[in-house]
Amino acid sequence: MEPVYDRETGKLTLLKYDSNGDGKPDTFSYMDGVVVVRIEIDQDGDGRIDRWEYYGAGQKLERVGFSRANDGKVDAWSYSNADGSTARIEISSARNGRVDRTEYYQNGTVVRAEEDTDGDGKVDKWEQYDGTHLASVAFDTTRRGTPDRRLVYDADGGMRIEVDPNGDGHFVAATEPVQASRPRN
Ligand SMILES: [Ca+2]
Ligand SMILES: [Ca+2]
Ligand SMILES: [Ca+2]
Repeated sequence: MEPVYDRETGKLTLLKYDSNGDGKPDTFSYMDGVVVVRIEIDQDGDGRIDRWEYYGAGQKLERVGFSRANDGKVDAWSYSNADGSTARIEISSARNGRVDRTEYYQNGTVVRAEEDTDGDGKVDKWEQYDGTHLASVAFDTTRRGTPDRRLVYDADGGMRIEVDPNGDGHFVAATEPVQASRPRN
């Protein structure tokens, strides 16, 4: 365990630890004195951080960051339920720390997701999952804050388009021909 202290205040700021004894530190505990703020871990020993643990009041683990490209850059954060199961995952698609997609989980699988696809800070795409398959995707194409168009998928791959013209949450089958392609998951 190698402690690092702030030169001016003398406060403990970092603890480096070599957990597997290969001579290289792989666990970096960022400290505010005796309080753990964040722990960065290189679990696979490739020299790049792959797990970020963020601690809040009472030394409670609040979220765990990971790198979807495994390149040492954090771009997603997982929040857990009290029983340890995943509650939701927030994703920064642009990898700039700004969350634009949130996936909600139940029993280990994603049940729905929300996404801000145009970066204006408002959700404009909503996905619903049924088991492992995408059940529907709704879009706010008019920036009114609620979905106006919805693609509904059958389990066998069939798809229909529904619209909610006046925004009351009631969707009806689209009557006019609409251009639509199956969105990526
Ligand atoms: Ca090590
Ligand atoms: Ca690593
Ligand atoms: Ca948006």
